[in-house]
Formats: sequence, structure tokens, C-alpha cells
Amino acid sequence: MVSSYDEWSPLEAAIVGTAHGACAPMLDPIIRACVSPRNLPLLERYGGGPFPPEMLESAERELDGLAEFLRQEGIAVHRPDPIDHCQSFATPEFASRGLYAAMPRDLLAILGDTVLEASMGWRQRHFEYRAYRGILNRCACEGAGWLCAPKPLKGDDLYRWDYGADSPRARNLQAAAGRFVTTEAEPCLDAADMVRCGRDIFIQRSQVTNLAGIRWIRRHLPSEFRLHRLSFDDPNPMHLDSTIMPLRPGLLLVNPTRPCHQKELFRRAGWAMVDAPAPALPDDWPLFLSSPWLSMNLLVLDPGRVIVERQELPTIRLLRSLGFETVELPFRHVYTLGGGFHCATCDLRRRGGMGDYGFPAPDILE
Ligand code: DAV
Repeated sequence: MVSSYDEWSPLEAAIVGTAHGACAPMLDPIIRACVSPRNLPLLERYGGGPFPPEMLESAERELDGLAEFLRQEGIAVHRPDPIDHCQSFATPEFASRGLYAAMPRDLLAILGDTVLEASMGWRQRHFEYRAYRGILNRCACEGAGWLCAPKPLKGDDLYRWDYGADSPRARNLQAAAGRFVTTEAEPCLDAADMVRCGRDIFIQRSQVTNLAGIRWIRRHLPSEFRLHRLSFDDPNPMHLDSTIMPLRPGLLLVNPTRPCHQKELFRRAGWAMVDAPAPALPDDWPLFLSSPWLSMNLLVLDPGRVIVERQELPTIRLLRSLGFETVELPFRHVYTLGGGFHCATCDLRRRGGMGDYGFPAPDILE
């Protein structure tokens, strides 16, 4: 049965992604708006075709290792269906290839007893849900709710094709002015732009989630939840889970390079905001789609235990000083594909119900 309301209650069932069949995205203006300059050489070299096989094999070994660890902990593990994401497809609006099923959190959000299947901002991710249909059909048979965000047509009018490909500074200004690579032509939404803290759910306008998408989820969120919109200094916002990470009630790990504009919301609720230490990843480690801040993209097993990359010593030290037991697993090859432990999993069940962690009601509905 599906039941999960936050990021920290004791984990009982989870999806672990797979690197199988992954296809590197073609570097178009949409992808360019979402990545940092450090990702460009790899995308230029491999974009539009399979990831190098040795990279996929190493990543899959780490994903299998995570799955095995969780199973040994008595946690039920589900894996996506094997799909060739390099297969070309076309809709009446566009042609593309897929991406991968390595990062289930990007697509799926568990909202209590309901699975939200997001619609995804990137064209490459239009049909990503196919890899999860086996799992979601089983969840639905067992009684889970299943909410599908309206699929954007992803026609040319959803994107700004001239969007600042220039400097991160220019993009920062554009994002601050509310101008992103996606327009408001129709709702689009990535699930990873949401983070759950019991009855309160946080969401950001990002390069892949637009205001129309936020309005849609606010309208369709089961009525016991409340949605708060957050924003950050961030030149390419895409997914919240390397920007903020709740570790337990009252404790939020934050990315010090992306200051939150709504710190007051957390302060008023009595939450401590702790800066994540700088990532330990070497500068030349290959990263296709993300920043090195995957160091704070953690999977909390229960309020006392956190899974962390085994070479992220500064993060491990911080977690221990905060009273956590750390479970250290290798995951750098998964980083290469674009996500950490949080992205690469999706908890289907955590023990306990919906908590109230002290947040004030959202002021004004946007
Ligand atoms: O901060 O580089 C990582 C999260 C992807 N799901 C970042 C985005």
C-alpha cells in the first residue's frame, strides 16, 4: 500500500531507479537553460545518443547496491520496467528520444496515499512514465490513488528558444525577474520541484515547473495538504532536492549557494536551517545534468539514519554532529547521470501519518 507524507519517517517501501537503456539528452536550448557550463562538454559529446556503456554499468552497480542494502533492511524495493529510452518517438508537436528511469523522484511524488505522476518539462521525459507503469498498476490494484498531471503538448510555444544561454549571472537575473525557459502556455510540472513536510508541501517555479503547473497541483492536491511556493537565488532552478532537504522535523539542510527568499517561513515554524558543507566531488568528475550539490541529495531511512555518499566526508561529519547515524554507500557514478540518493529513489511507504510541523498557513493563493 502507498502511504508517505514526508522525507524522514521510517522507510518501508521504495522505488530504486535503473540506468538501463539511458539516453543522454541532445543539447538544445531547453536543456542548456537547465544545466551549468560544467555539464556542457559531456552533453556536446554524447547528447542525443546512449550514455557511454561503462558509465551506465558503473551507475547500475551502485543502484543495485542501494537496492540490495534497502532489501536487507527489510524495505520492499521496486525497480522500473526495462525500457530502451534511446528509441526515437514523435508526437504531432515534436520528435525526441527518451532519457532514463534512473531518477524516479523527478517524475513521481507520493502525496499521502496518492501517487502523483508529473507531466515533465523536458520533451525527452514526455513518456518517462512508461517505465513505471508496472509499479503504478500494482499500487493502484492495492488501492493507491493515482493522479496524473495534464500532459503538456510541449509545442514550440511552451519554450523560449532564445532563453539566456549566456552567463549564469544573466540567467540569475532572468529567473529573479520570473523569466524561465518554459513559458506559461500550458501547465508543466516535475515532481522533484516539490518537497514534503507532512501537511505542508513546498514547491518552486523552476525551468521545468511553471506557474500554471503550480496552480494545477494546488487545485488538485488532496484537501488536507497545503502548498507553499519557495524561491531561491539560483540561475538554473530545476528540482528542489539539492537546494533544500528536510532531515527530520525541525531540521532543514540548505544549499548555501542558493539562499532561500522565504527563510522566515521556516523560522516562524521553529525549524533550524543548517548549511550543507561544500561537496567533496573532484572538479573533473563527469556530471551530465546536475551540480555537485548532489552531496545533499540524501535518503533518510528513519529520523536517526541517513544514506550518504561514502566519499562526502564533510557531509558525513555534519550529519554525525547533528546526531544521525550515517549509512555510507558509493554513488558517484549515479551522480554522473544527474541525481543522488533522493533523486534515484521514490519512497512508496513510510510509517506514520500526516504530521503538522508548525508552518503557518500560506498567505495568498497565487
Ligand atoms: O542541483 O544540480 C539536482 C537534482 C536533480 N533531481 C542540482 C539538481
